[in-house]
Amino acid sequence: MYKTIETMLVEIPTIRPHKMAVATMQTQTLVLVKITTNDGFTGWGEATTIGGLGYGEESPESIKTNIDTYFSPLLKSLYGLNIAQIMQTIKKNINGNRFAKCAIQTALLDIHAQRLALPLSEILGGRLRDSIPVLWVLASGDTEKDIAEAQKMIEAKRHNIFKLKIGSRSVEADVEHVLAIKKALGKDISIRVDVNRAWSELEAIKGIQALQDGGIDLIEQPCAIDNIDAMQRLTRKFDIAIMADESLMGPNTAFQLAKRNAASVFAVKVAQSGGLIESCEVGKIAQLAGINLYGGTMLEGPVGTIASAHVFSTFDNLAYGTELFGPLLLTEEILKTPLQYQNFELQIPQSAGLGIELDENKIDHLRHQ
Ligand code: MUC
Ligand code: MG
Repeated sequence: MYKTIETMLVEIPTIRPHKMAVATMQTQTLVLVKITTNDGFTGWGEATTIGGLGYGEESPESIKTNIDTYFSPLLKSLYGLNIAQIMQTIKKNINGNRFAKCAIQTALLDIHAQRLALPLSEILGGRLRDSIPVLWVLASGDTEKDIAEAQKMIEAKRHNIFKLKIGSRSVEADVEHVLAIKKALGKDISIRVDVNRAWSELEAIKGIQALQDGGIDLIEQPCAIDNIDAMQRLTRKFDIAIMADESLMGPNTAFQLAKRNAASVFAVKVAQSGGLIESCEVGKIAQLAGINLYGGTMLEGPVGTIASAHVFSTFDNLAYGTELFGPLLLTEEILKTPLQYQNFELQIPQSAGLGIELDENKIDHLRHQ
């Protein structure tokens, strides 16, 4: 029997304001799900999003309410079915809500992997690597501060690839900011930009040309979510990698984007994909279509971050690395042993399930519902 299905909103300040075209974050609200069984297992999942409703269609509050009101009673009635059967029934009864579905599926997979005494990656088909590269996102809003922050990260061997959040200023101002950082850090440091869908196609043509000429390596989600035609034309027009992020909402959209050659890289996110299994499906579609892979984040805390790491460890080719730095942006630790970031990489636990231990006293102290 599922004994308890608990949802928690845990608000944690960020180490500095994180400025994006869609929102400026001063805190992050983690949405955690904890499932316990009568025979003594505990599984954790996470459904964290960015900027309330600024980024996606589910807010922390709506995720919590929908899990408590709709998912939990249904899930309790499904005990004894396997995860495929449970997720199939949930999908039949509940539309949308990919983040909530991902959190529930993660907690179930955590329990299942613990029962089998295997790391979660092994029940997703098996890991191909024990650690994955992690970039850092520069988003202070100030060019000089960003340069100093990047230099500190390189020196500490924490990150040597950087993504810059742009799109809230004019194209000219953004290009100037990015190229100043590129110049300061030098040609060996990879710089990518995330426009978070802020540009029209004409602005994108102007911006991408200047960034490509300046040695930038990748442009993430330049145009609107539904503007697949623009993404397709930009991908064909430029040599620089064009990455789909917000446009990717699970296997169906992955298939549509792949069919239309509307991206050269996919940013796979577990919550945006609607689950860990669905993320693997997105990865497979990309692989079959010759699209490169990148491991994305919704700036989750350690639960969603390590769940994502288990998924990305199974990808055949993770050509653009990952951005699984979410926990490093937070001022509070909610694990008994923090995730291990060393030599520009995140280590993926070898112990059963997700392989992490939550500090529940700390969570109780921080949670607001
Ligand atoms: C996004 O759009 O990629 C990921 C890293 C970050 O700073 O913002 C997120 C969202
Ligand atoms: Mg993005």
